[in-house]
Amino acid sequence: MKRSRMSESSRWYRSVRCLALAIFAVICATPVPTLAQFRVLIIPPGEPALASSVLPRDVLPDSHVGHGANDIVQAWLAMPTTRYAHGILGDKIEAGALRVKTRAGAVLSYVLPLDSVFEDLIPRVHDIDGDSRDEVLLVRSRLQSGSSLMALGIRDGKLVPIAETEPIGREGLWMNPVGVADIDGDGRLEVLVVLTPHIGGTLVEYSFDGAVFKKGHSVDGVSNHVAGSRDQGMSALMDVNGDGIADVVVPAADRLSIRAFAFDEKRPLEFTRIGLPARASGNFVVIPPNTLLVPLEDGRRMRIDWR
Ligand SMILES: [Ca+2]
Ligand SMILES: [Ca+2]
Ligand SMILES: [Ca+2]
Repeated sequence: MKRSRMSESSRWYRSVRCLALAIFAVICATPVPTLAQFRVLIIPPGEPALASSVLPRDVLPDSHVGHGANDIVQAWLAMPTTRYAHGILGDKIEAGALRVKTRAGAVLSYVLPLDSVFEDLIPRVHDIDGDSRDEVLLVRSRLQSGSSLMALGIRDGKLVPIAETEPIGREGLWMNPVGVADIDGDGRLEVLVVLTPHIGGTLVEYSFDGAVFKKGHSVDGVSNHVAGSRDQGMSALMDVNGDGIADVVVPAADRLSIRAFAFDEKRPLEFTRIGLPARASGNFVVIPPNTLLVPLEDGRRMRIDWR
């Protein structure tokens, strides 16, 4: 009798335990709705993306803050100067220094010598060589020899130049970067730049091994900037032909057509050229996955859906 009661008690206990486990399993399997938390701010035309109080006091007017994913959290241009009177980016005020905020929270600076400026509004922060340290890419312009592409990074706790291309040749000869992408599909990033975009530009591909820039393919007859404009993004890196590899889209030198290039063959292949009803003027906008908006100088925009 006693054994029977114990047996019933044991069965009751097992049943309750199974029921509890089942309820627990159902609770765990029930999806919990995820609510995104966000804040919305409508920025009037011409206003900077960040309030001026957030930015350092000596930030270059109308410049952008770059963001890195490794040892550099933020990068911005500073120490405005008028010592390089070219004015290709809308005024004759250029940057004399780069500052970065490290992931550890320190602010580091690199101040250029007085023979040169950063003639650029966009510090581009990428780990180009895959060593888990960020590089900041900028256009440096020298009074004697014009523009070069410069990479800076943090070494031994200091912000220092790491590599630089040869200057174009003389004062006033400028370049405008297109951006950074793996355009040949080998798993390594390339840097794309348009040399002299206002006088018959040349699209140039550079690779970077952590020590030097190596010049690769180039294509003549392109442009990605209107003289005097602050817009440096008149180009796009996107997969136009659907092969999974980024292609380069830039206006022709007269900006009356856009040209799309693949770099994954032995030489750059222009596989598409589209005429525009007015000259391209302003930053291209990529709407993933395959739409490109091209602003035109008459205020219209051309929308291109690649496939
Ligand atoms: Ca790196
Ligand atoms: Ca590559
Ligand atoms: Ca492609």
